[in-house]
Amino acid sequence: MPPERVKRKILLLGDGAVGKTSLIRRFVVDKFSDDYVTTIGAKVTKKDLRLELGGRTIDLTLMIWDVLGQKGFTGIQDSAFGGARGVLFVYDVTREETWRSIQEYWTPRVEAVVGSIPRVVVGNKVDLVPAVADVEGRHLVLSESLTADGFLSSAKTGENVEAAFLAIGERVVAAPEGPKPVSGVRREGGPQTLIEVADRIMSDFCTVMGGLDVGMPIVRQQFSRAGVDLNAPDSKRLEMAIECLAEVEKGFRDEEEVRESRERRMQWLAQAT
Ligand code: G3D
Ligand code: MG
Repeated sequence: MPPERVKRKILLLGDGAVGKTSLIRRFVVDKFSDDYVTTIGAKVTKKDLRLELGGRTIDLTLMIWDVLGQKGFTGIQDSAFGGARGVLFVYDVTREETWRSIQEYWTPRVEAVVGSIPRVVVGNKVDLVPAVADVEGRHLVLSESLTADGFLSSAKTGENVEAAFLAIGERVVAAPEGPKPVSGVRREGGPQTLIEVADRIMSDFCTVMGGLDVGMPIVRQQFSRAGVDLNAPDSKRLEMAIECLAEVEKGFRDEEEVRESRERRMQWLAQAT
């Protein structure tokens, strides 16, 4: 029998700097490098896997979404989570707050958008702990409470990286049907914090562009051109980012439309400052 072809979208989620981008790099190109650009928005990497499951041979294409790690970017996250069939939750074994975030922040966020989907928990940077036994207990508590497979990994040495991705691959293929669509999470009122403003501007631009896939690479470029720090955006730089985006939009929209978008974004900024 020829292998079955299956394509699935999965998410990699966890706080900033836990090693999500490094894990994808290790898994997809098998290397670890020290030069990174903070992931702005979402980046999609494709990986083909062959799975043997209960007598079936499956050629699985995983579309791996590396979603913005900063908390508070709910608009971008909601758009990025749509259609996901599995999630790899990643925390850093050397930072307890990143472990806590999985249950307190990331799990509820995903469930609000796509419901309950197959998941795997990864405690990364295990190369940095003197004894694995020190972090194992906490790790088990988390994976058991989420009824997920758990792995202690290192993107640096490669330990358990492939195993974790294979586990989520098997789980998404074995899952009987697509997730129940959950009605969208609606925001009320205007953005309050500068992170919410940044999030709103990014989402707005992507909507104008017709989607995250088209909009996000431009947003990434223009936000870094304006020097916006997504962990702590300041209003001066956000204003620059708004101008940069308006400049890009001039290339393919009416002057009037560009002006309206710009005004709308400036108002969000004014409201929050
Ligand atoms: P993120 O995508 O989750 O934000 P990154 O995280 O992949 O950008 O990694 C954040 C930092 O952790 C990077 O260091 C990276 O080299 C380091 N890192 C990632 N995985 C591991 C690991 O398994 N072991 C060790 N020792 N370090 C790891 P820098 O210094 O470049 O910020
Ligand atoms: Mg990253």
